[in-house]
Amino acid sequence: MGKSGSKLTAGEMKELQECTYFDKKELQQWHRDFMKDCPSGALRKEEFTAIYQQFFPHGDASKFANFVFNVFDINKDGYITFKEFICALSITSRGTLDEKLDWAFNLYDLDNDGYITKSEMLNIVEAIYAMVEKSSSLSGEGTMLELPPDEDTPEKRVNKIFAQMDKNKDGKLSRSEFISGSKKDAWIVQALAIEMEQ
Ligand SMILES: [Ca+2]
Ligand SMILES: [Ca+2]
Ligand SMILES: [Ca+2]
Repeated sequence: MGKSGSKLTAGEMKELQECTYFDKKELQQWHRDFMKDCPSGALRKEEFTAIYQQFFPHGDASKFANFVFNVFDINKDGYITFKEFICALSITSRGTLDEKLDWAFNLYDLDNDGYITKSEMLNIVEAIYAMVEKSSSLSGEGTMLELPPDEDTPEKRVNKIFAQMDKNKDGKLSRSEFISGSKKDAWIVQALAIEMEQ
């Protein structure tokens, strides 16, 4: 408390109010929590992964956390600042449906070329399965992912997604194919823990 640099300046606050859906009080609270977990003010990949891993004690969240980290880290300098963190959180929790799906597209489009290939999607889906599979079989409770026989491997899941979303059959998903397809298949964003309710 009272440590220099631990509070948002008036200018920073104004900027964050403009670029997020949070109000002043919420921003202050999130900033306090962020600085408590990360006193340096910049979250490294290992710290981010460790936080993610807490939510999946029996699975392996490292691969998935790595992909999410890269989307949060807007300027690609290897650190997530409070601003980068709160902007991503604003979109994934309070953004419009299109904003959320746009954000999700950036996660799947690993090389950032404007298209999601099958292998890019397979990377993400494998990471999601690795994260949740073990935890659901151990707990024996309702699984986070419902897996019918035609979706019980990442490959089958990806083939099914492409069969539904790749409208022009060119083997890759454009941003608009992905966004309109995801509106019909909520799994793709639910798995990213993005709230779909409007
Ligand atoms: Ca950064
Ligand atoms: Ca791509
Ligand atoms: Ca296509």
